[in-house]
Amino acid sequence: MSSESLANLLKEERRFEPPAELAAHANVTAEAYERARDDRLGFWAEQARRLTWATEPTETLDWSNPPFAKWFKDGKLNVAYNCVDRHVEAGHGDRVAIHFEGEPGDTRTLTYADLQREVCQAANALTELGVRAGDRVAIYLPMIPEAVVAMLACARVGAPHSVVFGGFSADALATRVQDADARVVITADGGHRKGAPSALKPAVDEALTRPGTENVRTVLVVRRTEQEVEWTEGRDLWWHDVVGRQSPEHTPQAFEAEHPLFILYTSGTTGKPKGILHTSGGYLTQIAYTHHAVFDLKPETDVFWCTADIGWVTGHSYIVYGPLANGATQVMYEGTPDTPHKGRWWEIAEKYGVTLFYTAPTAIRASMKWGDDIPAKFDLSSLRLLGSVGEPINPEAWIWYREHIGAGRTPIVDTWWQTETGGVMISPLPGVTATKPGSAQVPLPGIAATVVDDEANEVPDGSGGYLVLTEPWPSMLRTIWGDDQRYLDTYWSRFPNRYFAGDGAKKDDDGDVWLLGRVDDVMLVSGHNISTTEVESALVSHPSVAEAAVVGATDPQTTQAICAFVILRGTAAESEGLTEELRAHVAKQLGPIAKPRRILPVAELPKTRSGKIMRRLLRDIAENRELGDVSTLTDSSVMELIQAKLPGAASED
Ligand code: 6R9
Repeated sequence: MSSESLANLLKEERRFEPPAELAAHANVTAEAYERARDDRLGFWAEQARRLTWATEPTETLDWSNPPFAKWFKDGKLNVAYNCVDRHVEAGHGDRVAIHFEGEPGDTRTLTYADLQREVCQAANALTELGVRAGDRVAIYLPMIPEAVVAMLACARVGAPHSVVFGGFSADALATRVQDADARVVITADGGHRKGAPSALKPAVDEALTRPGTENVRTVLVVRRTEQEVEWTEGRDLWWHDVVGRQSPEHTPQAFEAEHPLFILYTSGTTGKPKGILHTSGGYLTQIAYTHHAVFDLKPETDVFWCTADIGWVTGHSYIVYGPLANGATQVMYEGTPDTPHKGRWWEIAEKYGVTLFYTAPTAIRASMKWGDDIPAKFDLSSLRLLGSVGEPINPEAWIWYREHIGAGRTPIVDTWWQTETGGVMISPLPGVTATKPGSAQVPLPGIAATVVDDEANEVPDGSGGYLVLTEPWPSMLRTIWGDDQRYLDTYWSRFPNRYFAGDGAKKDDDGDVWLLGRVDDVMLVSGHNISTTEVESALVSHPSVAEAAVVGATDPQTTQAICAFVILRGTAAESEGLTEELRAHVAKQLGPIAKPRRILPVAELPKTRSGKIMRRLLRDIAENRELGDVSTLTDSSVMELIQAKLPGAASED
């Protein structure tokens, strides 16, 4: 749907200038855009100097065999040394690296010196277990400091890690262990979630009965919940035994910049998981730079908190590698935001004086639903910047976030990126950009992105199409693990010499980018392309709606019919009258063609670890089909609830 609806969305557009104080001391100023435009590779070579190299790179980019990039290829470094040891050597051993808050209320403080000791011990343990550079290690842990320590220990010995989200099933774990041919699995008895211990070890035991997992010779188990665990002698070892008895000293070896750092599986919202491969020097360069630039991190005074799970790329890049490479102090929380009460996050933010806070729109919408009075009970005055990631943030949620969490004064950085891009690509710069609620706005310095039509022509301002990246970037994926062809097919074949992100996007009249959701989710209704994001955004702008998920269900007359699943706000009651009102509301905002055929109030929506709605499952429901793969849902009971409530949901008008 074209500029007409965009114009509607923009009608209420407001802009927020950077706060003067922040702008005056911002890490990055407008000059960075010019510098990078004039000499993109020179700009990235400069950013690489944020890192400590054992051998300085002399070549920035080798793009002689596109799209297989080599960044800083003659440089050598150790990623863990960059994230830990060098800060201790610089005299910051006493600085807190991690304020850990367990869900039951237990806490741990790890300084950079503590982290160095633990990472060295874990690296020595991996070596004793026979892990060599290049061996893959699967990590299946709750959000506890050992997850960070395990990742850094792998990086230290050059063993690529594959972190599997602790909420995934034994099936999902097994396919990832098989695909990466992992040699060691690091797990825990369990973690604390929603007020109770939640077991992890049984899923590992089950996964390792599957064919193709035989090469796992060791399972290293962290004791966290003290739940009973089954034990396989000769394979299972307690972390505290093996790691605990190691020397706290370990000499880091330097690896080539292109040495693999990690594999992280992404299914997007459809299909067989892809093992996205990231390497060392380019990845760390862009992650360190973007964390510095986008969050304006001042390591001496800021307290950073990214609420992502470590099993999502956001946890890799903005809990582990970015903040630690930059010597930040951060908060890490184990549990859910509503345990034991719905103000838990804000209580933690107050307790540690969090200054920079990064979360996902799904969490913001949940907080809106719980009510304004909850954050209002806490002193959030330490906050100076808020971030958003994972989905388009609808303008209503953006404004709520700014007013109720940011006291109407903090800038919001809406950061667009992907597992594949490794780090942030499109985002405002907090000291430079006048922000617009709902838009990720501008490619960062050194990043080249645009919007093209079906024929790969760049669209003019004010129109929509597909988001593409037009130049290689340091933290780009290098391939799909074991499947170069799929790498080419998925990302580089849709448009020649352009990386196809799979997202729809628009440029407004100022040339700012608005993300419109996955291209696979675009609906075709009576010959019109309609973006799910826009209809969802229109629904959520109604005071009775907390969350919305929209899908196109096959329809004989109109090709697809719009079917909306909505979560109502606390006080709104389900009624015929309300669904009619919502349909009319969408028609008014976006035009009659975008009016949902059906609106179905539900209690929950099916989501991935990063809060993305799994529309494919909702389409299955809307079309009365058997459900597809649910192994990457955070909570598979959600689908049963929706189905039970709505037998034959969308079959009637
Ligand atoms: C970091 C992450 C990537 C997909 C991406 C897009 C969506 C992420 C967004 C956003 C609009 C933003 N996405 N951030 N859409 N605005 N600020 O989420 O990685 O889990 O691989 O997902 O998420 O659709 O293509 P990943």
